[in-house]
Amino acid sequence: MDNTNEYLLNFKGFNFNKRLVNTEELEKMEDIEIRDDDVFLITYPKSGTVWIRYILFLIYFEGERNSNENLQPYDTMPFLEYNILDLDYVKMPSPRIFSSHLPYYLVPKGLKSKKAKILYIYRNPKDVLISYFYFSNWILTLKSPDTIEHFLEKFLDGKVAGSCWFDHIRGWYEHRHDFNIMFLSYEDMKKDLRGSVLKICSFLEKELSEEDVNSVVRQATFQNMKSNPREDRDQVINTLIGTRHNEGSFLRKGATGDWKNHLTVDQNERFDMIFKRNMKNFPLKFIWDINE
Ligand code: PPS
Repeated sequence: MDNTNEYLLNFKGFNFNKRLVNTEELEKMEDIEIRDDDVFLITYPKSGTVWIRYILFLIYFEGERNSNENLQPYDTMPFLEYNILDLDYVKMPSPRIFSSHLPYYLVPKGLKSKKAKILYIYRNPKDVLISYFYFSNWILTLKSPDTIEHFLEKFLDGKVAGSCWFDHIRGWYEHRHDFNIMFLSYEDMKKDLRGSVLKICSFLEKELSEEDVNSVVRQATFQNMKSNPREDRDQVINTLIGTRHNEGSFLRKGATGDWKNHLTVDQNERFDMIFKRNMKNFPLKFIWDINE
């Protein structure tokens, strides 16, 4: 039985994780008052949200960078549409830093004043697919997809939380002139973390000393995040969301090109064909293999 609708809530054409959203809150989302110094981290799911959020956390919270405070990224930098801690956004001190998977047409209208900044992180969609497959099998609030073949169909049809990957990135890119937005890829971050942190700082107009940049880079590597109890996503997910089994991990592999270990030749060809059809003349470059 296809019980997808137990898991997805379609609001204005976009699929949300039904068990984590509140329709009343969604109705009010567009009217949230935007401050000039707000920062929005926008991603399609499984594109590196938690990674970049942690980088922003280290950039903005000096005490954290030097590890003598003990704030939790989740408490201070909420997920806009999945406000599971029920934070009052109006009372939050500035600068507010939100993460979100929203498409361009559902974000608060005030972002069009082009003052608040948006950082859009994208990842090659084959790795997104594989990461999403494992994640969906692991957490309780998403439909368990059984096989990659099955999930591939759902993903290509946009029948997942976050809807269609192609529409998400194209929508944001084609409407980029409406916003103050910078695009950065997961793979570029993997290849050159320091250079990427510097680009992010420059966009956010945050001047960090060389020592501070080094500290951000050191703490934001996959291995260091995985061994840092403060960034223990598994604990947060287990307590706030719930999992189906204990073998999963939020920081699963953190690799580029893992899709090669999972997709069959046929699946890959099918993906390529649909990618070409949907991404014709799209100027952003995708890195499919870390050695590219
Ligand atoms: S979510 O659920 O949408 O918020 O997931 P998201 O955070 O966007 O993406 C999760 C993937 O990002 C990987 N990740 C990292 N990769 C490299 N370096 C660092 N530091 C890092 N932190 C998180 C995480 O491992 C997920 O990818 P996969 O391929 O599943 O490992």
